[in-house]
Amino acid sequence: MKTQVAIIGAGPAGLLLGHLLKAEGVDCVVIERQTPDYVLGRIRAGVLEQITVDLMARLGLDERLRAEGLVEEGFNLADGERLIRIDVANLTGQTVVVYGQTEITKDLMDAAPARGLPVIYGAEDVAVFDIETDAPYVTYTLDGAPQRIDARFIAGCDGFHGPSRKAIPASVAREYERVYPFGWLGILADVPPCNHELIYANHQRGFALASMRSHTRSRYYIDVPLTEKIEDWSDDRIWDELAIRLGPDAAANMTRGPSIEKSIAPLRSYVFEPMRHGSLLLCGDAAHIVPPTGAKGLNLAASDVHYAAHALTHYFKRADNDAIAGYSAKALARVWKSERFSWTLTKLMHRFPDDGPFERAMQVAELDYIASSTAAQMSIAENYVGLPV
Ligand code: FAS
Ligand code: PHB
Repeated sequence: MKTQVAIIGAGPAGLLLGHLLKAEGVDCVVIERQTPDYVLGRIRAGVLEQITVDLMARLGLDERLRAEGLVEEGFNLADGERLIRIDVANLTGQTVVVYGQTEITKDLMDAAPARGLPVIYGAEDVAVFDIETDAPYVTYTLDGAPQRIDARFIAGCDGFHGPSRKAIPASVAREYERVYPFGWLGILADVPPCNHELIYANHQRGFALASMRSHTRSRYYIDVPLTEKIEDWSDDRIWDELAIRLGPDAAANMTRGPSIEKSIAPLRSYVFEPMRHGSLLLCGDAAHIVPPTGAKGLNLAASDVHYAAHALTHYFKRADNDAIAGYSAKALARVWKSERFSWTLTKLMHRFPDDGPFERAMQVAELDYIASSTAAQMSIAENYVGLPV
């Protein structure tokens, strides 16, 4: 098979890029290792920045998002009894939308056939070749039969564990990483949220987050040591811990119920540079990971894809190579700012095992400052709704 852009990965980055390129008349194909059900079964992000909402609207795929997404005008930082509300709507004139990554992926997945976006599921042993030439290609096996796709560009949208990043020579690669000494235990339950806006809590027992997917489906997290196993966490134990960490007011409004999903995810900050080498562009988790504290992961994938779609469309439709040449620097400029925000909010809202009284005093002082300063709240708010693309 021959195409203009071969996209590896049918997560939000790969599907969003595929739709954007197709809409501009750029020929592309998406190659995915898993089945559609497996991809939809991964419970991940929940908060959308305006860039993600805008891209879905530009594609005309935002009908369900507009109908079911919860527009949030603020969120809360809890520290013991204190609740600090960050009024993002008044501070920035923007809002965020609570709408699960699963739903975004489903909307993109369901629209692919009607829009002529080929997505190949069940592709095994995907490998990338000749990215330093103008004629790279991808090989994979499908139902045991070897396949090959020749393309002008390859877009690596294959997440943190995919093959595309590894195709870039170590001689040009620069990696930056911080692995956190805890993970997030997440629970999804068909119960009404305890609060109409998100609450991020820093309690002496640890971090907690009260989020939601709808008025009837809640998503909660607590941080746990990396040694913890999900099978040691009964639903009751999770609800008990959430009630303590989120504080008495949230606990009083918390509805308990059976989990429909629960899992523990490790946290890391990670950046890979460059995000383009030769004919290979990286988008989303293939190039960077943020701790979910700032709700940036999915939204960074969206801004990467916005830049990549612009660059590839200019290459094919205007014979303009400048945007391709500038893609990595452009994407990384926004990636690093989101990495900073996610790291900062993670440091502020979590108790690190090696922290002592001084570090805790700094957290209290920072929260005191945020509680008393519009400028401090504005800084948090403009990062939370998403910096300009
Ligand atoms: P994805 O990882 O979503 O998609 C990559 C795709 O490539 C997958 O479908 C995979 O099957 C496919 N693939 C991988 N290897 C392949 C191969 N060899 N061949 C073919 N296909 C291959 N972000 C937030 O904003 N908030 C959160 O709360 C949050 N929670 C998260 C929890 C977990 C457990 C994880 C892992 C991530 C979380 N994230 C969160 C971040 C997450 O939402 C990502 O940022 C988002 O999925 C990025 O999308 P993609 O870049 O498309 O990567
Ligand atoms: C979620 O709803 O899954 C969620 C929301 C905000 C975050 C992380 C996760 O910062």
